[in-house]
Amino acid sequence: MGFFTWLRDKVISIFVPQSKSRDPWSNDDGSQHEEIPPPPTPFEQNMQSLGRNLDALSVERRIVVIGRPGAGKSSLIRAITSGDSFPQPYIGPETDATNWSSKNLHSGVSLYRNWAFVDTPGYGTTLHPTREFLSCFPFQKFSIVFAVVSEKVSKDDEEVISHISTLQEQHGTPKLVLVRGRSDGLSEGDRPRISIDLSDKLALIGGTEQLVFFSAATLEGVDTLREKLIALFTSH
Ligand SMILES: Nc1nc2c(ncn2[C@@H]2O[C@H](COP(=O)(O)OP(=O)(O)O)[C@@H](O)[C@H]2O)c(=O)[nH]1
Ligand SMILES: [Mg+2]
Repeated sequence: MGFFTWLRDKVISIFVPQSKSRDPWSNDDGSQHEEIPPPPTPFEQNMQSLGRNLDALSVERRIVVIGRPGAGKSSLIRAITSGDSFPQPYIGPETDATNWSSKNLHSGVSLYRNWAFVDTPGYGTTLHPTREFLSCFPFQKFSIVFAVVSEKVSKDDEEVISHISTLQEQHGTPKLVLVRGRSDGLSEGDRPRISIDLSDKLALIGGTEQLVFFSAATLEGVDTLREKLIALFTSH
């Protein structure tokens, strides 16, 4: 570039205002755009599509089984339905055999007689965060929630239990039954201690009446859970 060309460009740049470089995230008046919420994750989409599937279903008696991975949720559904639901819940040695974090969930509902059971992925994991679970799961479409806890009641369990008890307080449903899974590993002395440990959670949902010790190995508690289903649906 010659000296005169450089000088001409310099003079122009001083006297002609340059167009302001624009912040692509600002509106024309410089204000910030309203924050656009991120698109729903596959986990959230699957929970929303479960809600739509339930709307299309004529079965009124709906039960959802929730808990951390490995608590025994799928085994509980298999036991309570005598292995006769369709489709059958998948029970696997993996930490979380039920995965809703990728696309194309099956309908999510297992039918047994005039009952509809929904098996859920264990919450409190990277793939199934408790926050997403609580904000998107269609709890209001269920009459009963079986919340399965095993050895240690985690912070996630506590959050979920208090979320459902708040829904119950506000709307009367869903009814919450607390299930202590894997009870075959417990001694007689463990049981009163566990009831005491869980007493604050039980106070939220109607006392020790709403605690059932269950084992998929010995089938302890299966009859009690069936009786509860029938009683809760009749009182509903
Ligand atoms: N000993 C014993 N094992 C169980 C019990 N419930 C489930 N399991 C085993 O624990 C693993 C996870 O069970 P599953 O029902 O898939 O748990 P989920 O992840 O909560 O659905 C499987 O290998 C089951 O056979 C139980 O009550 N007692
Ligand atoms: Mg499972």
